[in-house]
Amino acid sequence: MVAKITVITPTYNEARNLPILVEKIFALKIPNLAMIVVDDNSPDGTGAIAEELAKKYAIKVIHRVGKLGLGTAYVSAFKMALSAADKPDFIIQMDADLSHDPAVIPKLLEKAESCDLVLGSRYIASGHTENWDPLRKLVSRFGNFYARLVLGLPYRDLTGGFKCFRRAVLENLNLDSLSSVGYNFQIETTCRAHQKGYKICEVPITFTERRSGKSKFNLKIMLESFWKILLLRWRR
Ligand SMILES: Nc1nc2c(ncn2[C@@H]2O[C@H](COP(=O)(O)OP(=O)(O)O)[C@@H](O)[C@H]2O)c(=O)[nH]1
Ligand SMILES: [Mg+2]
Repeated sequence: MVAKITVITPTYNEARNLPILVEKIFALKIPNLAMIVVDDNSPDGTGAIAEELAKKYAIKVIHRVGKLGLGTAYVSAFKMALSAADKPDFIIQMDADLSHDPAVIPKLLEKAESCDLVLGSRYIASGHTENWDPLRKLVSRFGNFYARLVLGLPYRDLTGGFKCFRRAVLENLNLDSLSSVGYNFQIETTCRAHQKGYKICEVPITFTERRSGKSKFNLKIMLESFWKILLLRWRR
């Protein structure tokens, strides 16, 4: 039986990037692949563009009323994927800004045959970040170091957003208990999967900073990570 795959991408002001991403993903010609786009009423019209793309490709679009954050965007898409009549075997999440190369999707899927959760990793051998300013690099490196240390997790890239879940992992994560609004969501899902004893693997990726649009990374999102990681540890 051919595996069913759902690729989830959250969007906020990705009007120029989303069509390129979608074309690259479907050009891979992976059988049984569908997408879910979660748009937070982007002022640049990304939601309408997603609807246009959905006429041509196997895409479902979730429209939310406003910018409600990355964590809840993923949760709404995970729930849609898990409640579908035709449930996917693997759920991949990736950014819409072309920082994550769709060409890696087959590698994630190959690794997912023997692992429950596969992390696209910038911080293992052959992984890279490109065009990131030194401050952003430092924040990411430190964030990963801090999370690894506090949570005692053995993975090198805990904050990345390019991941592949076996369906059972998401079914057992208790999605409603995930509380992070921002990027800490990535740490939270990996940490919970680890606590439940799932096998987690990393494959190297090159993260290329976006050329178009703006990053939504900010101080508030960064600070959320610092205290939420402590909470994650205490509530183990
Ligand atoms: N739906 C939704 N998507 C978001 C939100 N914040 C960020 N994104 C999307 O999440 C992905 C990663 O965000 P980005 O700003 O590029 O983060 P960075 O790569 O860490 O600088 C992109 O596809 C964004 O459009 C949000 O509040 N809601
Ligand atoms: Mg980005």
